[in-house]
Amino acid sequence: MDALLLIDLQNDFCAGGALEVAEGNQVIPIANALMPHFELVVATQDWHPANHGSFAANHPWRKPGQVIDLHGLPQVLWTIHCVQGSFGAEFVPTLDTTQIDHIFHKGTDPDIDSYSGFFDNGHRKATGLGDFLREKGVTTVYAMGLATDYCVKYTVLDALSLGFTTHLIVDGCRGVNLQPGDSEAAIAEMVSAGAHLCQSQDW
Ligand code: VGL
Ligand code: ZN
Repeated sequence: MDALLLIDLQNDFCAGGALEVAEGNQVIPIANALMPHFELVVATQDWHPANHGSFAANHPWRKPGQVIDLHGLPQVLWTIHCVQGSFGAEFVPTLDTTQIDHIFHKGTDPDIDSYSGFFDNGHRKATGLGDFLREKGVTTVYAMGLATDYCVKYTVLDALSLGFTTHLIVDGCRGVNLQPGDSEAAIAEMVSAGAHLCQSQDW
C-alpha cells in the first residue's frame, strides 16, 4: 500500500509565519489535490514546547542561523516557531484536514530537535510513524511539504533507511535555503540515498 506523507504544512512555515518558507503556501493546493488519490494520508506537525532548545531565544547571546552544540548534537538555532497549541503550529487553514488519517507530532522534547517525522535528530526515539505505516501494510511512501532542506529531507532519508520505497513530490516542496542552493542539494542527497522524484501532475 502507498501512503502520502504531508510534512509540516503549518502556519509558521507559510506566509507571515515565524519561519516563513518562500512560496510555502503554494504547496497547499497540491496537497489538497493529491490526498484523494491515497488510501492513507499521514501528516506531521512540528510541535515544540516553548522552552525548546532549537529556539535562539532560549540561548543568551545567540541568534537565529547560528549553530550550537545541543546536548552533543549540532543544532541550527531558529526563531520561535510551532509552539504547541499556538496559531503558528496549526495546519494552514486552507489545508483540507478532513482527508488526513493520522497526525504525528515531532520536536516535543526540549532537549533534542526532530526534523524527521520518524526519529529525533539523534535517532534516539521514534515518533511511531514507522511502526504505524508498517502495521497498515505500507511499503511505498510519497512525501511532500515544508521544508525541503530540513524536515522533508530527513523524513525521506529515514523512510529510505526503514526500507520504504520513497518518492519525493518535488513541486509539493519548498525549502528554507539558509544558504542558496540548499534545496537543490537536499534533493540531490535524497536521490543519491535512493529516493525517486515525481511531480504532482503525474497523478
Ligand atoms: C523545520 C526548521 C525547524 C521544518 C522545522 O519543518 O523543515 N525547519 N523546524
Ligand atoms: Zn522546528
